[in-house]
Amino acid sequence: MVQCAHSQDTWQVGNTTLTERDVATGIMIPWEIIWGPDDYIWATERRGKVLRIEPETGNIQVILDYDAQVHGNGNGEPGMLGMALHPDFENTPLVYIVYNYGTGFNIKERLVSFEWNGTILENEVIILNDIPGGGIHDGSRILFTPDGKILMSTGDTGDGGVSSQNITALNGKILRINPDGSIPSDNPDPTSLVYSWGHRNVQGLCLGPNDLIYSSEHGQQTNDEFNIIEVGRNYGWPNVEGVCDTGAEQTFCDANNVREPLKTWTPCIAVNGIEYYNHPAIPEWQNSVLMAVLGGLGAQYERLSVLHMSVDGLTIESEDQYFSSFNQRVRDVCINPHNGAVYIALNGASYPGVGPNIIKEFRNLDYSTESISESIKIQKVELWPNPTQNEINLRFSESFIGTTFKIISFLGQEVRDLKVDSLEMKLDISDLAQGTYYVKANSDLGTVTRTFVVQ
Ligand SMILES: [Ca+2]
Ligand SMILES: [Ca+2]
Ligand SMILES: [Ca+2]
Repeated sequence: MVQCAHSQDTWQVGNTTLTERDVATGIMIPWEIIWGPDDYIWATERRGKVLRIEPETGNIQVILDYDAQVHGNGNGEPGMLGMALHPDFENTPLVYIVYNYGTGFNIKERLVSFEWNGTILENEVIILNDIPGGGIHDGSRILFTPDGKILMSTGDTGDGGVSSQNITALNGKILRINPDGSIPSDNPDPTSLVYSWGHRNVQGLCLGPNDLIYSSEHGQQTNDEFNIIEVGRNYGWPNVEGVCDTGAEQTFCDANNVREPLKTWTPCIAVNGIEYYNHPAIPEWQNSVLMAVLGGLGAQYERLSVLHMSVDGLTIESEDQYFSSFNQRVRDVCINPHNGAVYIALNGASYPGVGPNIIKEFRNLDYSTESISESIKIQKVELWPNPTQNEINLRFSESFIGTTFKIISFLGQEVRDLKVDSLEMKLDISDLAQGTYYVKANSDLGTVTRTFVVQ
């Protein structure tokens, strides 16, 4: 297994220096990460949990445990997937989530909402039920558009694209839904949720400039795609892969008003979560789409791609690639709107993902703004030196006194289980093999994790 590299903790982007920091670890296949209006990072874990993470301290609160309700154990493609917060979250504290449910090979998918009561998610309401799911290709990202509707991507469930071209099927589509589950009257067909079709497996959705809707979509062996989603358009799968460049494809494209992608990647790199970046903190990344890239089945292409857009947002002018040296599948990305820091969620070294996983921050520390609101510091754990040999110092918040903490290797082995009996502790770790470990401390306020490397 590839260990997480810590040899480099700053990264150069043109004239901008980004400092890397592990926000939290011990997370099992984080699928969605969102910067919330409360200045916390909200995350889904594929096995069925929703986490609320304090970005400075890394304190993790489990605000929903649906491991029992969600299909599978998170070790395959189905699970708890996309999430979106209501655009008027302060007055309407609803959290929308897509997850797979069912038993065995009878896999379904649903869109639900929960109420955030300040502590946990409660009062589940099913918005859209009984969407066919599969062991592969379940989508699903969800996105609120400025008109207050929800776009939801669904996969072809591995049916070869039969559902994608069947306009009456909910699979292989981007669906457009009112937040209460009803069909928007201005959908292309006011009796149908279908907004666009001919999709294979869209797992990235974001808004671009001028309210453009961007998507990333997995191809089969070739032609991962980056698209602009337009209402009522056919995106080609399975008849067309990528652009309309064979005779058969051109015939199909002419007859079916197929929308071609802005960019394709062959062989597939496994494109995933996307966010539009336009913050002055990293001027080199302004007017670009940050795209999480899982790396493909052969685990060769993992990275964060930076897609530099034209001024009108309609074309991609160039692509830069970062963080390939982690050798970690990059699942999703989110952005701190105050200081422009970028966060990525890692999913392990190989398909379909393996934990424990890290959420990392990349921040331009030279960029400062008066308008950053002071985050609430709940509790934290500090450790030093890092990397280390033989011993390590720990400093705990008072909330941890009397609790226990563990040290766990990135191979999943628990190597310490100790009580916090003082605010500072020095541990002999001379028995630990070289590698990456993390401290996991729990209290009633949540969980804090810190990674360290034994050299
Ligand atoms: Ca996200
Ligand atoms: Ca296509
Ligand atoms: Ca083609």
